[in-house]
Amino acid sequence: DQLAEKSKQSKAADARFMRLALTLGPRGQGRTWPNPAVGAVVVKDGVIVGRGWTQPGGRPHAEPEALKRAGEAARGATLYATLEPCSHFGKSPPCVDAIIAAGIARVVSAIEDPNPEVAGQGHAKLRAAGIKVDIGLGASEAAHDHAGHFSRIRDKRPHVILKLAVSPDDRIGAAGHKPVAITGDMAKARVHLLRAQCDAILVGIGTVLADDPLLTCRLPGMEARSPVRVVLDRALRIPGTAKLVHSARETPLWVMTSSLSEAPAAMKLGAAGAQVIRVATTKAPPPGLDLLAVLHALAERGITRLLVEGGARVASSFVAAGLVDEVWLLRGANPVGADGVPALDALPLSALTQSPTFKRRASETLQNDTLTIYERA
Ligand code: AOF
Ligand code: ZN
Repeated sequence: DQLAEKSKQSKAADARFMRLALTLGPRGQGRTWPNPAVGAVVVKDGVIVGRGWTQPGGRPHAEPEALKRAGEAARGATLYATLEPCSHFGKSPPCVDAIIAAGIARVVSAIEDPNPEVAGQGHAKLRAAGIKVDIGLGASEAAHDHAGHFSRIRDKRPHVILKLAVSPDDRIGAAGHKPVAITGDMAKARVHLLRAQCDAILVGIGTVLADDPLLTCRLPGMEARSPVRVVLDRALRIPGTAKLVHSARETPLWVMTSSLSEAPAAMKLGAAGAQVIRVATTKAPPPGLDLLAVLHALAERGITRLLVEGGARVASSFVAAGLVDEVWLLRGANPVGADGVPALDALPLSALTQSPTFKRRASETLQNDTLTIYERA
């Protein structure tokens, strides 16, 4: 009976420390690419002696960060990690070597790393060194947090989040691109935070020509956390005067175009600090870039989490191609009117919200607006 009580307590403690590791990991989200944003906690005799998360640029990894803080206290301690500790010599030495050297007695790992360089070998090496390894606690939350890393490794494309801000009558803008407020300040701030938590943000050339957006994160103190800006621009129509081009030296700008677009235009963009990336176009009309080819090109360059922010044509193409993994639907309170721009071009919004492909994950009220997050079921 005492034994059962003790095991219940240690299970509860494990859950609590893994939950802490899962809150630390996402701190790095949006700036650890091409690496996942991992969290790690070192616990000795029930006391937290070290916490760590993957650092900007993906290095150092989370585990050495937590071990560094724990110092000598790591000897005989338990390490909680939201991803299998790595076993390979990449740009940093294997985390499992650091864990073994620190004298960790037990590792609780949320989920195996699908990276073929690791893929179970991290856990195996720890066990071979006599460390007790428990796998699977917090697995579903970890899989959610590492969705970008997993899809980049498994499908060679980033995790795609589509953000839509719509009026109660399913419009994303007024007729003739007249400026109209769809959502309020709090919703706007939430979107800017989401931008910081993504590696890249993508819009179509139509949006650039109509709105001249900057697409940076403008939350106070978080300006440095802006994602890479990506524009789909098949025929290279982006003007040199666009804010995106002007800011290309401070915040990366990648212009995705076809192999046929003009070389002088590409050179001008390059001279302004933008990167021009040529990808395949669709075989069937309407003419456009092959979205899967776009995603492969982004994943190849390290992007794990992509935010698609518009406009209606880009949004509907991603939906129609089945390339959306997560939807952030912000709904404002003021109708725009029947002549407004429909959210998904020709598709009804119900193609998304009522689709069996998606299930509701969460809902939030933001002043007069609501945010609903849908995820692949
Ligand atoms: C961990 N902890 O915090 C991260 C891991 O090039 P490298 O050496 O930085 O290795 C990158 C790979 O390491 C990455 O693809 C992923 O499999 C793993 N990331 N692993 O144990 C971490 N960020
Ligand atoms: Zn590592």
